[in-house]
Amino acid sequence: MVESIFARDVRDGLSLPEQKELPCQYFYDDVGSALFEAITVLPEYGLTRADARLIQGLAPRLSEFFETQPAVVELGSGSGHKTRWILESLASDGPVSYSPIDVSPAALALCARDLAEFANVSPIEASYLEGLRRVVCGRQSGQPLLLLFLGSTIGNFPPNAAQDFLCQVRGCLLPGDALLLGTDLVQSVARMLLAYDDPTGVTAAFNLNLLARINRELDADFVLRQFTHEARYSEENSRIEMHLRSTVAQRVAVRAANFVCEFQRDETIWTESCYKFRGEDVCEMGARSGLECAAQWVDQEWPFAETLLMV
Ligand code: AVI
Repeated sequence: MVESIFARDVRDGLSLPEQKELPCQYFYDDVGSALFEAITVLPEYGLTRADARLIQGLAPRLSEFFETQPAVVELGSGSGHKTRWILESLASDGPVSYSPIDVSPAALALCARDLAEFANVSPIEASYLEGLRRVVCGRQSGQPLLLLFLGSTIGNFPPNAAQDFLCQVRGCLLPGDALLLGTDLVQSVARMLLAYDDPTGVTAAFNLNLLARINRELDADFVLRQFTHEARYSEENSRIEMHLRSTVAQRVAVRAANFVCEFQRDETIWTESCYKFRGEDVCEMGARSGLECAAQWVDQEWPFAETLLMV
């Protein structure tokens, strides 16, 4: 039997000698995606509401930054809920084309259904950069691109990878194109921690579902009750770290990865990093990738920024 990339990533991450790790992209199976949707409406997790408020407010101003109607492209669109305001505003100047890029066919189907009213929707089932490359290969000459990367997803990339990603995005763009980048900002440690350790336990369930997914898909025998969710803030790195702590010494078999993993009591698996920024960090990151900060909007209730970076 051919081993899946998931099986290999799980074995590699759980075999690390110092700190065990699992890649956070595996949170999002059907259960994990539903739990993430629930996180976005938690009172303690203000990030998504701040993102939506800002988009709603800035959408009518976006056309000022383009000479002609831009084609809208969204990286990791999900259901495209917030994008509706942007498409609706641009549509008042003429027809809009919208290419949502996502790995989830279910999310793309929702986008196509809900946003067809405001734009000509061409869903692209692909990873971010592969999808973007497909868009730029087929772009119409003379039409600028407005690329959206919302929700602070860039905060789940390690800093070097985030910088490298922006450089690759820049490499796909032409003068006159823009990237609208959403980033969660540093705020009080107590509020940041609560956003990732809510008292209803939704984020804990989201984190633990990663082990449940490994059980389901890789024939593993994690006992979920023997792990607890933990959120920490690293001041030095400006990031929330999510971990799963083994409450007992135990061995776990991951049969589809042909692997047995040993845990000591209190040992953790590091499952996610959520970097928090300062407004100026985002502009500097853009500048290092060859993108100029044309505007930045910051929410008044929850420190979150939308930054318009232009080529
Ligand atoms: C998707 N991403 C921006 C979320 C975040 O806040 O970093 C993922 C998340 N993890 C726990 N809660 C939300």
